[in-house]
Amino acid sequence: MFVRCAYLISIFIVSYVNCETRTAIARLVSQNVNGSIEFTETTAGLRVTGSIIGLPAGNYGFHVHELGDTTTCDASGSHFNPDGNTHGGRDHTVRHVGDLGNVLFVGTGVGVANVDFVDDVIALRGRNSILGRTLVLHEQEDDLGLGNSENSLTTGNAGSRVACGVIGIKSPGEPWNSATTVSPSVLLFLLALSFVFRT
Ligand SMILES: *[C@@H]1O[C@H](CO)[C@@H](O)[C@H](O)[C@H]1NC(C)=O
Ligand SMILES: [Cu+2]
Repeated sequence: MFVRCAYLISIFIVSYVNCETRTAIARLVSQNVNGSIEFTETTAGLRVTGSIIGLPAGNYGFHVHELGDTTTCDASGSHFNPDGNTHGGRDHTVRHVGDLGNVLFVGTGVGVANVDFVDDVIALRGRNSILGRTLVLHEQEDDLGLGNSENSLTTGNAGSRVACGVIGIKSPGEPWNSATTVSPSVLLFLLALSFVFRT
């Protein structure tokens, strides 16, 4: 993760600014469904892994919704879409940040979905951070915006929500704030001091 991290160095301080690889987790549990999905930082983007059991074989819409309210799955709001885009698939250039396409359940009867992909739009820091938002599994397949209907470009016609879970911190346990322990004004002061004492 070093490419995405910054080191602030002055004559008085060396701050190591949140460079550890972050992992988040969401539990998807409902009457029929049981699973855990993890999101781990890699240099290529967030690796999304885990397995979910409980739905018949097929594709089911899989999104990050904008709110971390899981009073009901509907309370988690719309797809996380900070750029005001239309709905799309995970590999589309125009998509909601939260558009993760579908997960495929396989098997007869009670199916299992083994999830493993890397997505370079969702993140665990910055503007596209999905931390504190909600992972939602839908009852139908997401048409990825290609369904030729109005809903297609907002929800992908994925139907109602069968399970949802808030995306929370798994590791590290240390603070995730992007701020350093030193405020910018203090940093500027220290930089000025180092400049003065240089001669
Ligand atoms: C969900 O799966 C986990 C791990 O396999 C298991 O420990 C847990 O008891 C299951 N929960 C439910 C509600 O079935
Ligand atoms: Cu959704």
